Amino acid sequence: MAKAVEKWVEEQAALTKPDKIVWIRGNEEEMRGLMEIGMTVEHTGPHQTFRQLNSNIFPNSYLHRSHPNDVARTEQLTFVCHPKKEDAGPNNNWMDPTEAKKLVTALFDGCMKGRTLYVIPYMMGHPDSPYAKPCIQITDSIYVVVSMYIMTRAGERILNTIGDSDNFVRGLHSVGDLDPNRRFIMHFPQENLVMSIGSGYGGNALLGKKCFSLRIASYQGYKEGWLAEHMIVMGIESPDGDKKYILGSFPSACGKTNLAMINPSIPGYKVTTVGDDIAWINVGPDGRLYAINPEAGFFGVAPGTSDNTNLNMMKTLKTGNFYPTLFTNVGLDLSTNSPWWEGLTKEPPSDLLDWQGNPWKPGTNAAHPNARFTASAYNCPLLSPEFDNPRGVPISAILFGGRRSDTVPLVCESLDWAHGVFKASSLGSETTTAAAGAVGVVRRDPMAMLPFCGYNMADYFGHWLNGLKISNPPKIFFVNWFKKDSNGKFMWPGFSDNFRIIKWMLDRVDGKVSAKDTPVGLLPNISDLNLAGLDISEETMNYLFEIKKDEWQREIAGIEEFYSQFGERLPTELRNHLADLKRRMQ
Ligand code: OXD
Ligand code: MN
Repeated sequence: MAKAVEKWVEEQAALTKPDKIVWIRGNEEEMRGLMEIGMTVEHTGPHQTFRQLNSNIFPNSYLHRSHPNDVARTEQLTFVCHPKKEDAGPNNNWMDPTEAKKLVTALFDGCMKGRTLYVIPYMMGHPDSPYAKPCIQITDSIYVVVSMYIMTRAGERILNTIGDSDNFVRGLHSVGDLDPNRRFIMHFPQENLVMSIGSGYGGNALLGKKCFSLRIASYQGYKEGWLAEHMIVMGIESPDGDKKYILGSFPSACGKTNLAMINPSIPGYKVTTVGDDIAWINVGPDGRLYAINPEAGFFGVAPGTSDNTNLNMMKTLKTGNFYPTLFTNVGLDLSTNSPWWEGLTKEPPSDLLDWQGNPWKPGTNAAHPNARFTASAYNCPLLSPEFDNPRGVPISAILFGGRRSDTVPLVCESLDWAHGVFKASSLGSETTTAAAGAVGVVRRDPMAMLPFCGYNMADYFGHWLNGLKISNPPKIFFVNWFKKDSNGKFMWPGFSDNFRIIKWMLDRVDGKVSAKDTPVGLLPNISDLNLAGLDISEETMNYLFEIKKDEWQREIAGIEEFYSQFGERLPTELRNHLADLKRRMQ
């Protein structure tokens, strides 16, 4: 059974030298046993791995505190190791694969002494889906094992799917000694292999997520004619029963999870959630795009999540089932033994520990700004009935967004597919706490994939332009919920009111409304937006759609600078679109 898997596991065990090897089978008893171990053993600090929370409020939920130096993705320590540096492109850190393996193999040598090595067979995508991919992750972290249980379809049945085949994605992970100087997340796209050491943080350690489902999978998609994207997938049902599915791409911590579970502000509409972070997109036999969510859970940002901003996520977090819910680096309300984070309630509870377990001091963060919850998608009251559909859902529109205080209008439609690809390839967004580093600076983040594209982005743009055989492309839209006024205040109410913009997009898809041609693309006639019940002035609406020449000149300069890194490899079509934009802006 699963000969190639056994051989690979034996080799990794010989390298890492664990005391014990445990194969994850995927059943309730095993899960309970893991939680028990996690509640007794110290993990990465002076705390047990899991602390059970108040099961009357948050059933089957646990608090986890990470090492304080290990709270976000570390892009500077993440490498994409193609044999040729040019194939990784300017968007990735690169190391020669042989060198990279030598470097991390030395760190993995004996790293599991005194620890248990867990083997997790798992599938990204529903096991019945032709688009799903079988994988094996090795780890020495119980937190990672339980998280993989929640976030993927894990268990021994995947070993039967793999059989004696060599065709599975390999992920070797160890928390190592959590020293950032010995932390590396190494990707080997040619070998479907990830080696990650020194971090237990989700984006670095749950290797099915960013490492495989985006970085490695984007490269697989390039070779095989499909796309792996940093996108939500949502269904929208109109009052007359029409059902459409859209994709939404935003950089990390820009509200993807909230949008995926939006409570529509227009009566009669119903939203369902297929995915909140990753979409695998294939061309169906009818020439349309079809998307699956390869994950089975949500790893979302906790701060800011509340009954007001995302009631459906709050309900998800309060629904206990077989899969536990984890809260990582949140505060702890001692009086109720429940999690707390900024924004959950107006006032912090009086008896509060911060995310590191110290008494909370006013003026400091109780939860880490990138504190996360890990919850099963099956707990979500809005989960789409199509969630497990092996073929995925047909896509009517794609929306791209970024976090921009100025320049970018509330919504804009591209002229056609290629113009949409141009605009998506040149998107800028202000950085957030989801990655270590400066916060709030504009960086180009094409398709919100800058940290996740596993090959040269110039080739990725070419793949978007010409690599898919779509005869019936969806419309492409661009949104910016984050425009601010001169006092730094957000001008658009956001959250459930974002649905008003989605409604306009659906009207455009159905050909019900016209749009205004402008130098940056097609803008709505404000009279076509449903603003009923919204207290927003005409002046503010006009400002949200204002295209300022000086801001766009700066934007064009930023795009030119970004594009210049790709040299001749950048598709000519994009260069032409940029020249067009420049001309139209004069
Ligand atoms: C995430 C991220 O965790 O994008 O989804 O950082
Ligand atoms: Mn993400």
